[in-house]
Amino acid sequence: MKQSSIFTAALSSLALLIMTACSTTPTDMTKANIIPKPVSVTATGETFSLTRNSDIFVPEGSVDIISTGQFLADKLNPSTGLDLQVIADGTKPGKGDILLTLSEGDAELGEEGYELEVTGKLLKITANKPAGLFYGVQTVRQLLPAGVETTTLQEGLWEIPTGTIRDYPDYSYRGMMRDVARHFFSADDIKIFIDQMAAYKMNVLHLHLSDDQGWRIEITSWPNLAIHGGSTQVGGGEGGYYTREQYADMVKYAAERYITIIPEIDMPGHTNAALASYPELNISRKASELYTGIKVGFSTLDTKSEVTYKFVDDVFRELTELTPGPYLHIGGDESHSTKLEDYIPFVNRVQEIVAAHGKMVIGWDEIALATLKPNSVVQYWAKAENAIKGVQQGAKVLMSPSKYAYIDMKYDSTSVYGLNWAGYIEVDHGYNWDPATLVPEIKRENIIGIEAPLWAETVSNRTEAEYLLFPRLLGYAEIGWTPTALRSWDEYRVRLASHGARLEAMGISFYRSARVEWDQQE
Ligand code: TNX
Repeated sequence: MKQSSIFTAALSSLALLIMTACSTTPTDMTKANIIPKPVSVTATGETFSLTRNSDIFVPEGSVDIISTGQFLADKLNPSTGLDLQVIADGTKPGKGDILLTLSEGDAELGEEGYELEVTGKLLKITANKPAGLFYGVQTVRQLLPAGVETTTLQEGLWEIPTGTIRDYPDYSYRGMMRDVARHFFSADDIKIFIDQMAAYKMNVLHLHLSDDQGWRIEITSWPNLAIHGGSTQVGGGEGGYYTREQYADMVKYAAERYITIIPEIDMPGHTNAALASYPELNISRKASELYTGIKVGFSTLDTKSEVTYKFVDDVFRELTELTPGPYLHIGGDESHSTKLEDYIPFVNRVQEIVAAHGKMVIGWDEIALATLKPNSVVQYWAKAENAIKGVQQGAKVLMSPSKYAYIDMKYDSTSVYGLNWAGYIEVDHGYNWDPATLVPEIKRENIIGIEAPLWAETVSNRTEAEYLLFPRLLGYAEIGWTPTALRSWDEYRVRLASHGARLEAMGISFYRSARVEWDQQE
């Protein structure tokens, strides 16, 4: 280790030590800085302690709940050293234990909600479905001191204020998008990101798997897509792609954290990597050159050729095999080299292909220019008039307005990474909007949720990506989960400040916005 990094490491362990040592016994649950903010918190003024005698009790025989119990044990054991065990043998919990239990019939909690009841004796999470227990577990992490998030043993008391939290999400789709086409990110990087999303109760990861600069998923029936089309990236680096096995493994890893992966194959534009891999997909029937710049709008599939539809069908058939979730994303944005009269029948036909594979379509807002199936989803990013056209056709809208939710936009003019075509998005600006009132014609009932896309023209590794993703991701997580009436920037920024230490303990390189007074405890 270099001397400077030894110094930084020593400083941050010192900071954590001081924080843990200075924090007094927590007794007021309403002061806990939970993100996303829970629907309701009632404090009872006492303290629950995790000790060496504590364990995690789960119902017998439920694989999902045992795995959520193990998730919690794996998070807490390295830092606390408490050696919590998951007990699924039907025995009853005692003092200081954690209990995860299902109890159907609490309609208010829905599919993803949970109730967390903490007394001096027991910490109990109840939910209708296993997903709710998983979210309750994420809340428990945040009720403990930030040091719990490190992977090294910490000194400290592991205390939680008593009371009851009842909590459930406002939107059922709380998503992030990662562009792995402009710069490739390994499956290991994406798994780390999946864990980061899960900590904030997000549940959809949209992977932008193809673009002009790269094709990132192995397709057995068209092998050159990945081999040739995946061989470079923006700036000319070596690129890369996920094998089917690696992709299936990411999908499984995400599912264990209640995150659905939605694969996107962008078309008919943004297709140069495919066009470079197979001459027959080009109007000219000549393969294009690989592309490593960042211009958009120059490529198109030949929308009049049957080979193109065979390609689309094969690709979506193979992706369907890898996708347990209901959606396939067909892109459809910025097809500036495709005439509108060709674009519309193309999108219509691709919708049929996706439907024939038993999946539903999501596409960027331009797809609303075509004839949408009522179960198709329009992802609003640029033109409200397109999204409104979608609503008029009975489609649902996914809110990713670029001026608020494009996490690849710079924070301000001093940001090292990012673009600024949609404006600067400081942490408050990214937080301070309401999906249900942003466009008057798009009503709450038309909206399935929100998604913040990280386009990757300017970011090529995990540290650079995290600089743009954090802390803004926490704000998008809260917009998706917490009812608008409970949200305000002035109150959120205080909670966010206390997450500085937590993000650091998680090993996340985040942007320390000057609009937040970082690491102030309540
Ligand atoms: C627009 S957003 C694009 C992407 C770029 C992004 C950069 C969208 C559907 N298309 O191709 O990467 O801007 O911010």
